[in-house]
Amino acid sequence: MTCSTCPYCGVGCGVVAANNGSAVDATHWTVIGDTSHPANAGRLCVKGSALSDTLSLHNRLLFPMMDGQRTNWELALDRIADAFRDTQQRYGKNSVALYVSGQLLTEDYYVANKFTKGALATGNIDTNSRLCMASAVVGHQRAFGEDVVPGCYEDFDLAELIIFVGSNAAWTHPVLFQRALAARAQNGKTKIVVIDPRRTASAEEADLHLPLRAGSDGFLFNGLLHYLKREDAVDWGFLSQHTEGWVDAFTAAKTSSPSIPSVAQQCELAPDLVATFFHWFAKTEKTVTAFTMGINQSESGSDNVNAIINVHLATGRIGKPGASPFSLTGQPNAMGGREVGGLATQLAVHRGFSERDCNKVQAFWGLPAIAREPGLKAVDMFEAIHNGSIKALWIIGTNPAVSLPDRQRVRAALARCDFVVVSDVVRHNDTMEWADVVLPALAWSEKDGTVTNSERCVSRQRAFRAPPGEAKPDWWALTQVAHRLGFSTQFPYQKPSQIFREHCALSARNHDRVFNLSAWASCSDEEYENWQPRVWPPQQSRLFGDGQFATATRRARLLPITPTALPKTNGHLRVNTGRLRDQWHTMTRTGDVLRLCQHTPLPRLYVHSQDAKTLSVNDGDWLREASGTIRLRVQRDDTIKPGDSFAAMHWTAQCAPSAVINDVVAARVDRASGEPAFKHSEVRWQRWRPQWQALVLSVDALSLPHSDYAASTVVENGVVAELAGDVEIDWPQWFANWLEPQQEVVSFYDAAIGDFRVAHLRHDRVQRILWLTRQQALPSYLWLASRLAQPLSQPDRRALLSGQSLVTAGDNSALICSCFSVRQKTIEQAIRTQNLRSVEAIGSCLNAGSNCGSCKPELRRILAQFSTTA
Ligand SMILES: Nc1nc2c(c(=O)[nH]1)N[C@H]1C(S)=C(S)[C@@H](COP(=O)(O)OP(=O)(O)OC[C@H]3O[C@@H](n4cnc5c(=O)[nH]c(N)nc54)[C@H](O)[C@@H]3O)O[C@H]1N2
Ligand SMILES: Nc1nc2c(c(=O)[nH]1)N[C@H]1C(S)=C(S)[C@@H](COP(=O)(O)OP(=O)(O)OC[C@H]3O[C@@H](n4cnc5c(=O)[nH]c(N)nc54)[C@H](O)[C@@H]3O)O[C@H]1N2
Ligand code: SF4
Ligand SMILES: [Mo]
Repeated sequence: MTCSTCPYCGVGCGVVAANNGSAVDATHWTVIGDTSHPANAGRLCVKGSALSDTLSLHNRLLFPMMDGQRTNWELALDRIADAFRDTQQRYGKNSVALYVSGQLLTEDYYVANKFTKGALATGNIDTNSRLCMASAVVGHQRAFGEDVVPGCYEDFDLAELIIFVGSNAAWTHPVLFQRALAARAQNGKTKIVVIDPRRTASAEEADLHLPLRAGSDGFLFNGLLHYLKREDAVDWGFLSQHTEGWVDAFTAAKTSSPSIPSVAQQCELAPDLVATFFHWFAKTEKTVTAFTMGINQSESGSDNVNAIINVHLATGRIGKPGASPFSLTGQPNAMGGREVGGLATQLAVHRGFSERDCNKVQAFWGLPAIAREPGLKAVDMFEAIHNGSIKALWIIGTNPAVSLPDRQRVRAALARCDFVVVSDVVRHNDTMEWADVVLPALAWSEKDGTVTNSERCVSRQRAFRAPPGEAKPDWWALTQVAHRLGFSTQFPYQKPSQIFREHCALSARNHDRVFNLSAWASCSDEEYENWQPRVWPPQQSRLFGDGQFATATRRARLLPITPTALPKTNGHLRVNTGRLRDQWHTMTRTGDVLRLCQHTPLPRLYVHSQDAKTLSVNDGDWLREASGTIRLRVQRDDTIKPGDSFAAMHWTAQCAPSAVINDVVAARVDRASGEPAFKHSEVRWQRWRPQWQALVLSVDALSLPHSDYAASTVVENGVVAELAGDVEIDWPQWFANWLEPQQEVVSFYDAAIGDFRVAHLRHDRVQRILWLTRQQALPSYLWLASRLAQPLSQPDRRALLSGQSLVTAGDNSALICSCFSVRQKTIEQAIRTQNLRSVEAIGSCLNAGSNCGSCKPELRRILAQFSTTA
């Protein structure tokens, strides 16, 4: 049994991995929640519960690659060292860069940062946390003097008002969200407010949902600040003794948001909703405001964060039991990355680039030179690659060809870059297309080190499997290149504990910072091995409650916020992007786990039915961006405001080349933080009527012909792809190519309209199906998928050939509960036949919703339909 930490979201749940069979066979591992971990006390969400399904090695990168060919580590490392050295010699220190990830362990991250800012002596290291946490970092630094989250998870138990703003925590931080729901159920008085333009799964559970206009949060929180002052609900003692800047902050708040009606108008909210929210906030001392990407990923992201912190400072609700602003971190180690200084704008251990800081860090590292100024932030870094000023790039643990905005520009930049290294755990991702060298990293379950979660709790990720193939830790690869560049003494690392101690020792020089791990600098190997989760600073789960902040004056700062409304969209749709419940980012780790693919198997653009009508589209029809190549099938969804739309960020060129949403997300960023405004793009869509549409199903992977639209996913016994196009493909010929000896062909061809349905069978079992239509809509693939690898009965043959009756017994409806594989139709039937009246009753009857609870909002929605149709 090994205790480790879940590698997904910033809740940082503890897990226990146990092997109940052969150590070689991945299928024998079980991964369950760690009941002793403070973050989750044993609970896991759907993704955490499915961790044991992600251990297969079939897609793993097992050895280094150079120019597309297998190579060995020595040659690969030599090539990297030579390329970085030569590039710097010819074009200067700043002609090279690293782009890394909040999914690295703190030890990997520390070495990556020291390697770049020390060995390469350039500030050009940035991370995908720029796309995620940068606005929160700036907000914290401006208000508190340091990037510190003042609260802890226990505050969600103690709060009487919990506000989730720009956060769909029910899907993205599920264990914490369920904890908030449990606290509300137990104490009976907590109220939950969700502030999100969409009626999300989180909003479904809220006591109050404010479906505000996209980008109007600044007006709302300024309005609240002004209201608090007007209603005399501010803590004048706290303000005058422990803060500064409030006079200007109040003036700015009054100017932008003078009254409830004006706020209601700016935010497109009913005035009574605004009034209720303001009233609850004013009267509830124990208030937690949790915020994530709806706040951070905006051109006014940093100001949004300070607008939120302002209302907490004005009421003195900071770092007190049940009362704090709370930035939820996205990735498992976004916080650790900020600790080591992985952002281009920080030097190391919460230090900036002042002469004094640089001297201190340089002396500690014992290096001849280090970076003395900030490097380029992610979007600027890729722009510099595009314009040729950065010529060598090392990407570690992130997939920028998918996840950065204006993806085509990023792809072009990668194509122009002289030398690209990618360290990853999978054999293929979209970014690797341009890699000169690909290095196999250790994945979760093999790697060893520490991570820090949203509440500053440092936990161990422990290895419980041997490294496969030639995979190595990221810190090791960086260390080897540092040696080749002449820095063996400065990079003496043999094991992660050594790096951990060095990081703690460097932070120990932070006499004027909150971030100081001196207590752990002498941690022995054994203590490191047996490390129990603990927060920094040691034993201080809450910070700033005493009114002493990390600024020079020890006072916190309220900032004057001047919000600006997003420009009108001129009839185009606003595109909001974000996450689905069961997928992780660019799907390299979750995209072929059946259990995680059934909730939302294929990409869709979710639009309000009114907009669907205006665009003359129905469910399943295609929209295409007027000038580009992106195409998405529509799903009408009235949880979205008219004029808005939503698309998931997850799909990549690997599985849905024309549905990668960052094709239409422009690289507009927050000026202070450099964080992209992923939530607020504007797109001119038009209906696309393809000449043909097809479904291809197969028991094994097929390489599909190039078409205007293709999207694929895994199903129980194989894979399925939806395709559509204007350019003709010789489908009968293409499909016949896959025919193997001894396979039987069952086919139907309607020459008049060109429809074509064909199946290949072996021993009467279905191997592959092609379903091509020119006039009908595509049927749901669920019935066809359920036939894969199965014997085809006579009625099935008839159904397949006639294309008529695709409905048979069994439940092929949407998968609602991933934990127990319970589908919608089964739930509806149970509600009807057993007269179920509550989510709990459904849980007792079918188990649905009784494990992680992520599907409870959907269960509630199904129940609600019954009460209205009854
Ligand atoms: N299932 C799952 N969970 C994850 C991840 C994952 O990939 N999958 N990734 C993790 C990571 S790295 C991150 S950063 C977090 C992100 O966690 P979240 O921020 O909760 O997730 P998102 O879906 O990106 O966006 C949150 C919400 O912001 C809303 N929003 C958009 N515009 C606005 C606005 O102007 N104002 C307000 N108030 N809201 C707005 C969107 O409608 C959306 O519901 O999730 C983490 N957890
Ligand atoms: N449109 C839109 N775009 C977004 C967002 C959005 O809301 N909307 N959100 C943004 C946010 S908040 C985030 S955090 C980013 C995430 O975006 P990315 O970081 O690009 O996404 P991941 O899929 O997590 O990429 C991680 C890569 O590292 C690999 N990997 C996993 N473990 C390891 C390891 O231990 N070592 C190494 N070397 N590699 C490893 C994985 O296989 C994968 O290729 O996306 C951003 N992009
Ligand atoms: S909430 Fe889910 S994804 Fe996040 S750490 Fe816990 S189990 Fe992992
Ligand atoms: Mo993130």
